[in-house]
This record gives sequence, C-alpha cells and structure tokens, in this order.
Amino acid sequence: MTRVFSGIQPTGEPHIGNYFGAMRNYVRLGEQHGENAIYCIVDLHAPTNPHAYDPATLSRLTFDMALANMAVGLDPGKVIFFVQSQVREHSELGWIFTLTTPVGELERMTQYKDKASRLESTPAGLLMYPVLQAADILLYKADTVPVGEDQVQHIELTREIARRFNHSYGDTFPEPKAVLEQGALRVPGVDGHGKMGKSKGESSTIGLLESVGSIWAKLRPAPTDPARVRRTDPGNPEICLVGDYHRLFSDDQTVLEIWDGCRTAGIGCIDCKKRLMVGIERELTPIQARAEALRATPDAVLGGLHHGAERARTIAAPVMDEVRSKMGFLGASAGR
Ligand code: AQP
Repeated sequence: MTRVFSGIQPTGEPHIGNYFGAMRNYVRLGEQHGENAIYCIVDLHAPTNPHAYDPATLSRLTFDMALANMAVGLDPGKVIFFVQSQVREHSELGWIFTLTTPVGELERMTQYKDKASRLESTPAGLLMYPVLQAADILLYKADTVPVGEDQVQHIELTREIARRFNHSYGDTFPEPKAVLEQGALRVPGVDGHGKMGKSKGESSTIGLLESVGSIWAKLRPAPTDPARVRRTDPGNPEICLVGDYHRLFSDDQTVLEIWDGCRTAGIGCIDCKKRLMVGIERELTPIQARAEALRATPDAVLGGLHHGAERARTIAAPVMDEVRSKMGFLGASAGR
C-alpha cells in the first residue's frame, strides 16, 4: 500500500512554484490514493519566518493556504487535509527525533544555510525544521512524498532518521521517497534571484490568487537573457526565466514559436511576456474563481480541515503509542 504525505507552510501567499512543484501533484496523487493521501498545512513551522510572527497574519495565511489548495482541486472529503497544530502528535514525535539527530547533519542542510544567512539571529526552530518535517511524514508511516527539488535533501534526512530509529528500536518506519514533478523542479523567482519562495516576499513570487494586473506589474520588468540588450539581439530562452514560465503555462505550439522567436530576435521580450500572460490567465482564472466561491463559505473550508484533523489523529495516535512503547516510556502501552 502506498501512503502519500506532504506539507506546505503558511508563510505567505501560495505561488506558482508551490502550484507546479507541489499542489498539482497533491491533487493527482489524491485522486489515485484517496485517504491514503495525507496533506498538511504545516503551521508549526511557520513562525520561524518573520512574515508569520503576527497571530492574525498566521491564521489568515493558514486559511488562505487551505482555500488555495481546495481551489486547485484538493477535496477534503476524499484525501486527508488538515492543519498540523491540530494534531499534537507531530510535536511529540518531532521532539523524539530531536533527541538523536546530530546537529552537524542539520547544519549541513542547504535550506537552513540559505535562510540563516538572511537572518541576524537564527531561531533554533529553523535548524530543527527538517526534524519536525521528518516527524510529519513518519507519523503516518508515509512512503511517498511529493515535493519540489528544494526539499529532496530534507527527505534524505528523513530516511536517515527512520533508519536510525528502526536500528535502535526495531522496524517501525518506512524510508520514504521524494516524488518530483518533472518540469517544475525549481520554479525561479520573478525577481531573478534564485528559486521562487514565499519567505523571500512578494517581489519573488507570482501568486496563485494574484490579480492579472499585479502579475503583469511584476512580469513586465522581470529580467530576461542579459544577451538581449537591444530588440534586435537574439537570446537563449533556455536561460531566461520567461522561457521557464512559458514551459509551465503555454501550449507546445506557443513554446516552439517563442523559442524560435527569441533565438532569431523575431519577438521582443515584452511581446514574449504578453504571450506568457495569455497562458497565465488561462491557468489561473478558473482557480481564482473557485477560490472566491470558497471564500464566501469559510465554514465549509474550516469544517473540511477539522474533519481532516480527526481522521489524521486516528492514524497518528496509534503510531505514537507504538513509539512510546518501543522506547520504554513507562505506562506507554496503556495509552493516554
Ligand atoms: N520555486 C519552487 N519550485 C518548485 N517547487 C517549489 N516548492 C516551493 N517553492 C518551489 C514546493 O512547494 C511545497 C511547499 O513548500 P514550502 O511551503 O516550503 O514553500 P516555499 O514557498 O519554499 O516556502 P518558504 O520556505 O516559506 O519559502 P522559501 O523557499 O523562500 O524559504 C514543497 O513541496 C516545495 O518543494
């Protein structure tokens, strides 16, 4: 039996990197695996990020992330979809794994190094993030984790954490595998600075629920191949973020035309971006319409999440009982 788990942080507005790298995959795997597809808004991870310090902001971003996933097609009646902090076992298993995970392994994580380098003072939670992530996954004994390329190193660490626990206490956890959405491994930020990411702020992201006018305001000045200084200079769409976005949003014929037009200077960068906007509107407009409809019925969104948390607990609680018992916590087998 395959069991899928993935989490998404409510650290900002969901963006097209999340959509192509993860959220679409969630829906597809949900259709295949039903309630063996478990998805979680990982709010306990979020307050390591200054965007989510404010309580009202955290709850708004958590709600919006739920709404966006449902608008993309995630059905809380079919898959298990919930908010991490509503299932306490995540924190408990996270602590258990913290006990034995070497700090050196955590300090080697690329995402930690990248995020810590942007902060004056580094919260311990940022270092521990992959440990709690391992607990999120292993609490459900999941073996399949749909993620973007940025998370592959964390999934490898999860495998090591599972191996270490199994070695010490007997076979308990599977060693999960990352499932990557080919073609959207690492969607670049619209500002041209590395991967698109919520914690980099809105200048990096194209929001899934962002208005067409606002997207165009970011896309118009977005950097393209630096070789295209003048309109008549040919370029290389393979090294241009607008080329990357065309591959995500445009049909095959348009991609061919753009590739040829860019290489021969037959099309200018602004026209290339305008054609991209056609694909963006086509993809995002129906999602945004569904999101608006859901926003009008917030109780349905919250009810779906509570139902998901209840179902998640029915899996998480016996796994935690097993862990406590195997580790020798007194009275563990009697449950709580
Ligand atoms: N740019 C991306 N390309 C492809 N996949 C991506 N994912 C995130 N960014 C990209 C995938 O989305 C899922 C949720 O990950 P997350 O909540 O950690 O998303 P984030 O935007 O990266 O959030 P952060 O951590 O707040 O921002 P940054 O990256 O700026 O530090 C994951 O499966 C992820 O792979």
